[in-house]
Amino acid sequence: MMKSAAVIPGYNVSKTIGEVVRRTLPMVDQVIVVDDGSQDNTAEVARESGALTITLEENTGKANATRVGLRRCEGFDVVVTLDGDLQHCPEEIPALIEGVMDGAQLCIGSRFFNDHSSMPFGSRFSNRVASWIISLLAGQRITDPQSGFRALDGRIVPELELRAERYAIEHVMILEAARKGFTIKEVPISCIYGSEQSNVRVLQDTCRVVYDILRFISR
Ligand SMILES: Nc1nc2c(ncn2[C@@H]2O[C@H](COP(=O)(O)OP(=O)(O)O)[C@@H](O)[C@H]2O)c(=O)[nH]1
Ligand SMILES: [Mg+2]
Repeated sequence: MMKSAAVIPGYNVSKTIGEVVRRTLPMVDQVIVVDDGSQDNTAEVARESGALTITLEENTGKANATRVGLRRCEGFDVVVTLDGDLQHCPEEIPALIEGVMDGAQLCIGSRFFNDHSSMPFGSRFSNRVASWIISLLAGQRITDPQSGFRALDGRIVPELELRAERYAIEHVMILEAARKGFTIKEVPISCIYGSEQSNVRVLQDTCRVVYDILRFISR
C-alpha cells in the first residue's frame, strides 16, 4: 500500500486552512500543517479540521516552514506540498501523486497548461523570467517554477537540503533535484486567484530568490 502525506505551510490563513485541510484529508493518509507564527488562529482551525499541526513560535518564512513539515514525512512513499490559501485544488493531488508513481521524483503542478488568465500581470511576468532561468539551469523546460503544488518521491525528501529562504524554496528544490539527477515532470493544475492576499514582498523576495539561486549554483 502506497502511503502519502501532504505538507501545508500556513501563515495567517485561518479563513481558508479549514477548507484546504478538509479537502486534502481524503486525498492523502496524513495532512501536516505548519503554522508559521501566525497572528490569527490558523493552528487552531487546522487542528480542529483534522491536520497534524506544528506551530512555530515566530514567523520564519515559507521555506523554513516547508522544511519543518518535510522532516516529519519519514516513511511516506509520496509527499505533496500545497498552499494554505486555497490557491490549489486538493482534488488535483491524485494527478501529482500519479506523476511520482509513474517514475518522476519531483512532479510539479503547472498552472500554465490550463487557462491562467486570472493570474495577475506581475506574477505572470516574474514567472516567465523565473521559468527561463530555471529551465536553463535545470537543463529542461520548467513552465511553472514558482508553483508550490508538487509531489515528491518520499525517498528523495531526506536527500534534499533545500538551502533557501522564504519563496526561494520552490526554485532551489528544482535545481537541487536536477543536479542530483532526479526526474522532474510537470502536470497541469488549475490556476486559482480569489480574494487571498499574498505575503510576497516583491522587491525583497525577488532579491532573495535570485540570491538563493546564485548561492546554489556557486556550491
Ligand atoms: N509557513 C509559512 N507559510 C507561508 C509564509 N508566507 C506564505 N506562506 C504560505 O505559502 C503559501 C503561498 O504564499 P502566498 O503569500 O500566498 O504566495 P503567492 O500565492 O505566491 O502570492 C500560502 O499557503 C501561505 O500561507 C510564511 O511566512 N510562513
Ligand atoms: Mg497565495
